[in-house]
Amino acid sequence: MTLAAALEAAVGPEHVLVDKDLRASYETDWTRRFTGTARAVVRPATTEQVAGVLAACTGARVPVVVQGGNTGLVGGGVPGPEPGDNPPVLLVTTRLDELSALSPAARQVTAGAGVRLAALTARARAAGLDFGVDLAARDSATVGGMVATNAGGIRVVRHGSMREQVAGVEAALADGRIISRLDGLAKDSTGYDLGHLLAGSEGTLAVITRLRLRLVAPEPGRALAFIAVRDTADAVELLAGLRARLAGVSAAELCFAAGLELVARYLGTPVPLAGTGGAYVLIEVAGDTDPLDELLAALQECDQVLDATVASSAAERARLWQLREAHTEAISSAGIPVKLDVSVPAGRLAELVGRLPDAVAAAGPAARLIVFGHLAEANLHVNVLHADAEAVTGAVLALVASLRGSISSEHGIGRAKATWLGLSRSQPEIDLMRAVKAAFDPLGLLNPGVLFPAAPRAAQAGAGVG
Ligand code: 2HG
Ligand code: ZN
Repeated sequence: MTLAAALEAAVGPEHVLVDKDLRASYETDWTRRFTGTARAVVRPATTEQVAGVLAACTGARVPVVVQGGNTGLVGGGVPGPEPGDNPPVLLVTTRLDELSALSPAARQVTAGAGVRLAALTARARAAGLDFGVDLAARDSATVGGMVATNAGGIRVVRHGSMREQVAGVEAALADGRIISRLDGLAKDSTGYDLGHLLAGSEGTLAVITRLRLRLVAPEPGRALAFIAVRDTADAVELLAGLRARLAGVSAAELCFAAGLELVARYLGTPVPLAGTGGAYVLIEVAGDTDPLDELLAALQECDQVLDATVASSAAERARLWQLREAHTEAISSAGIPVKLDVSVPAGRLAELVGRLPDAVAAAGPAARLIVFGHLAEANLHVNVLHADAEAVTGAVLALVASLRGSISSEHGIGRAKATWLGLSRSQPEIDLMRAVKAAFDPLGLLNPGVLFPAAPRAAQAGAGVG
């Protein structure tokens, strides 16, 4: 049987897209920076169908690229730019969208890899619970992709990243075998946690098909403040002061004038407190009851607050959140940015922010830098417009590594940063990661070119952990 016939047998002919126009929207990523060619887009709807696709591809020695909601920002979910003579099959998980077996007692639910974050959250809320991870791409991002990249978002300070939400995983291996641990055992000490190994593996080890996910208790009381502070160092101190006073900090975000001005133009709305601070902090507090008075009292006690506006209704909260969440789209409307998602130890965040402009300017004088991010994790989203991608990536990631930081905080390594992996992981770690990859995927067919460099970059000067 030809590969085409085997794929059609696995998922049905209508879910094997070979026509160029039908493939197109899957072959380019959200940022428009990464694009490649697939021999076919296949859209399985069950674990067995995923396994069938993988077995067929392994039989034909054809690589497979895995895609969820195509909201990734590092090119990990689209084919590489050079298909060569063996272009991949692009396996899209969005039809694996069943939500089942919600257990209020265990606070868990089983979700197909293609379930959208917003659908999961709505289901959890309808059952009187909530989901612990939230992010701006909630309407499109799939839980499978979010686990594969260990996505973080705006509630990591409260509930951790996607890896922490995983109570069990089902996945199809490259050779078509299936591993499944979806019973949601509260305790399990039977050796390696393969599910957690898949979190952050970016589709290089296996294809996640279903997940047993933890749910959290709802916190109906919410208060939100947008605060002007002098600079990043004061933002860090302010957060420490607020966390010492408030038990329920549920989000802490950092913005700067350059990004807020872009957002204001994009949305057509004014930015509150414009011109007041050198940095702006969005703090959300959550609890069983309305935490507004508590937040106001805490803000009064913190010297770093230059000025603040506090949302007192759900509509005002949504408006303030939009100022932060619209950054990605506003930047995208101004061009195709190089996106670098990095984190450093909290004590070095101010230094990173201070040194970024020079690092970026050295990589290209016309470059336009926009920075924002998740303050509690010292996670900056460094967006650079009008820049040479290779030069600016090298300059920023070398700076981050010199500060003992991570070159990917929550978006993954993808194709964008694969050749710089050695800046954040030592050679023994990379050797082990490659050995794990070889155990799962001996023929190297799953997401080639993602996470690991095709050819390792020569030793980087002055940085790295090796
Ligand atoms: C966010 O925090 C996302 O809004 C996107 O992680 C970051 O666009 C970006 O660089
Ligand atoms: Zn983010």
